Amino acid sequence: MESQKKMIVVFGLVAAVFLQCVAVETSHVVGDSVGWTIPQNGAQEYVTWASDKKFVVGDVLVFSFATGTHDVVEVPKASFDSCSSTNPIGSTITTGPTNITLTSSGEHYYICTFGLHCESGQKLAITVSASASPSAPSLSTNPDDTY
Ligand SMILES: *[C@@H]1O[C@H](CO)[C@@H](O)[C@H](O)[C@H]1NC(C)=O
Ligand SMILES: [Cu+2]
Repeated sequence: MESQKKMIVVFGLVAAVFLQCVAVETSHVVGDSVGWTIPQNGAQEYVTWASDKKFVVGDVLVFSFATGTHDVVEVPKASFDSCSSTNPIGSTITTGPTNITLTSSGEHYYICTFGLHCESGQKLAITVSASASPSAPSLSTNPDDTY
């Protein structure tokens, strides 16, 4: 009897995890347990973090930081590269933790404007795709398809 109950609990957990995976929106905790901070390993930290993730319009980025220790602002690529906050896209978010919903596809760049945090590696670049279904049929431009 007891083991049957355990089986049901385990099955329920598996189902819950599965449902989370197929849910339309995904939230991504930036840096996972590291959070949004000056990473020990420099900028490579967030490059590595983003590299195995798929970002889709509607997904949420969770920037985990304590208010007053960091902030987050989206910037154009040039500003990301130079760690400049003079051309922000939207307003700088100073209250943490904060959730940012990805509303458009393409490249998105985020930096912290505190001191030399960005220069020290607190910067995130991601590529957001438009659709959650990568296998969506597309119009073929292959000339071999013309009969
Ligand atoms: C931010 O997202 C997380 C994870 O989805 C959620 O638990 C939390 O309630 C959200 N916070 C706000 C302020 O929306
Ligand atoms: Cu910072």
